[in-house]
Amino acid sequence: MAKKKITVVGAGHVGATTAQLIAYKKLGHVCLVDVVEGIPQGKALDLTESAPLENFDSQVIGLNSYEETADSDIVVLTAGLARKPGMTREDLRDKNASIIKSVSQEVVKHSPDCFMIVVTNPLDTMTYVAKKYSGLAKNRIIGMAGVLDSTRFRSFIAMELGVSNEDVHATVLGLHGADMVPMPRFSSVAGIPLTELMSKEKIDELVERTKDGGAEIVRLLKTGSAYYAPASSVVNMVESIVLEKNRIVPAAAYLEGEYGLDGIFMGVPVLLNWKGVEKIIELPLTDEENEALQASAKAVRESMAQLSV
Ligand code: TXD
Repeated sequence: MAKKKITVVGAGHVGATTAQLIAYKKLGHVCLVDVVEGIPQGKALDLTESAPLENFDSQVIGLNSYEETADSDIVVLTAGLARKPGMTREDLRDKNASIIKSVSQEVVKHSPDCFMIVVTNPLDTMTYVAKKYSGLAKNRIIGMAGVLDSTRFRSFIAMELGVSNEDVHATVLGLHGADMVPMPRFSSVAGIPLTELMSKEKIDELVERTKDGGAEIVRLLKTGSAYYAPASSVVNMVESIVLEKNRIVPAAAYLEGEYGLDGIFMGVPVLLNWKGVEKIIELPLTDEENEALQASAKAVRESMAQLSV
């Protein structure tokens, strides 16, 4: 089978780590693009020089323009500013919207049939901007956040119970921000509902830590935001597409009626495979869960209403 071509736009923390994982997991050739001259070329060469040790044969090239990204199968957008302590994801909206607008237009000029994964924050709003300016069909574009928020929740559950991460499943829906909606009722350990294993108080504590997960890292790093778990989350989705795994993951999908929502991107469970977003799964929610999801959607709409692009 011919190797897939995967472009990663933005050669910063998340972009470069994503490129590294794609190469190490042998998922395809990688084009790493950035506006800063030398950075993508330097990181691509550095990664290439690790190939004999890491045993991969795909090409990793660094670029400052899009011609050589032509006919990419998957394009990951990580270009833009990241948070510093005290900033919310919304504070990045205006600057990142104009970056995502121009980048998504450039990408589809050369890869009109790509599958696009948006990472830049504020995530749900930026995925909307990328769809608007790329013109991609709704099954060809998605935002990565739910996998990250869920892996954070999973890791906190595993740490608390002293069990393997492998046995923990967790679901976090809604927007990627303070109004995200961790779903304890759809989280389990080795098939046992989380609600049977922990007190409500403990679950609430882990839910709050999950919501604050990104900010907790920003406060520690002081100079930027998380990138190991975000890059792993992106690559988990890339893997699902490239290997046609038919995985069900939470991700920001374009909603047209599902969950009573229309015309916005927001985190919901999706079935992901080589066709892209094959299906959106509608979970049977309680009134309380649905209210939380609708509040999340309201916050996404408020962000979209303030877009300047
Ligand atoms: O869950 C999620 N979706 C997220 C999102 C998890 C982690 C990080 N999240 C967001 O991703 C974060 O808030 C930022 O908006 C992006 C990228 O985060 P990263 O930590 O990688 O930021 P860096 O290290 O500052 O890298 C950004 C790179 C940097 O090299 C810039 O030169 C480049 O983006 N950049 C561009 N590249 C190409 N084209 C344009 N126009 C451009 N502008 C900046």
